Amino acid sequence: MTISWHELDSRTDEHLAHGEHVLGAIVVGGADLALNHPVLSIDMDVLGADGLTSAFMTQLRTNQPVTISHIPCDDGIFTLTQTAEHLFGVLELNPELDIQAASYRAYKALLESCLDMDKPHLLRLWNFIPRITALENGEERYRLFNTGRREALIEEGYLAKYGAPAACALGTHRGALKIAFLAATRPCTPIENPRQISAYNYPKDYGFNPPIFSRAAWFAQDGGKDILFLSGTASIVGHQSLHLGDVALQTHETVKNIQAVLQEANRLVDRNLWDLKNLQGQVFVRNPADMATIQGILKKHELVNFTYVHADVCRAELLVEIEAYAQL
Ligand code: 3EB
Repeated sequence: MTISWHELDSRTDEHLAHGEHVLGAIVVGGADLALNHPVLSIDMDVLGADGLTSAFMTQLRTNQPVTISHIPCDDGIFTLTQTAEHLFGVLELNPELDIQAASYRAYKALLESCLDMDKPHLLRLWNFIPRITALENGEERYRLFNTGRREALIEEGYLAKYGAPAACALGTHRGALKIAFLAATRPCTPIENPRQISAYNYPKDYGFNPPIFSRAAWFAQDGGKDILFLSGTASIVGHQSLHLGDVALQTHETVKNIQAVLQEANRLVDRNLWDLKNLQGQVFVRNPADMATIQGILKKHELVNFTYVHADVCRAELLVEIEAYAQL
């Protein structure tokens, strides 16, 4: 039983092979979708893409039948699909909630569903946080989000029992807190970046409660169809943001970080499996005018299967963040 990723330039279910089913999707560029699976519709604008059109969709497929459920939830909308082995869910929180309460309740609901459905192992999380670096009651909203997430993970026993999933956390300019997650009956192998302090060990300079994610997650699958999920990666070395105000240097540093994570993944599998040119994903760009500079640098490194999206990054000084996956 396997899952697979597809980057599509349209928002339909077309091109499904025989026996293929859709577990869920993540769409950028706004969408009124009436599809029969959970869709996280990101409230961001697409700036461009290598070889794709102006809207894009990342679709998660499986070769097993899926069942969809709508979880009753006072705090927002919660939809999920599952196979015998996988669980994909999307939560959209009530925008009336403060960000810490929204984060806490979202994570409680998603962790409880993972436990209830016997898919306790989180592989990948996507977090989209409106006004991520703005203050709320004197505290930065991303930090409040981190507190809510961490409290829920602790209460559900996750910190003690399971490794951290790969994740991204980006800022939107509008809309609600939206979270998508992928979980499974069996774990992935978390991978850290030797150039960076693990995010869950960040010093208190970045908030009393650290973000909880690993730099990448390697998910082994039947027939060697392994997936590597790379978390949001930025110009951070150790725990510090580097190259303030210089988007070109930040992009180069980000590529070095991605290379370091791939090298670490290859070291763990003891083979040369993962390479920059196999990666696909999203480039989150703070200032649209920087896109050409970023794209020029990424192309030189064979990072040529990316969609460029206008977004805020979780530290005000970071100008670019890249998330990606590779599938063998
Ligand atoms: C960083 O390296 C950049 O809070 O889940 C990247 C990926 C980042 C995930 C998260 C944050 C998260 O710290 C920010």
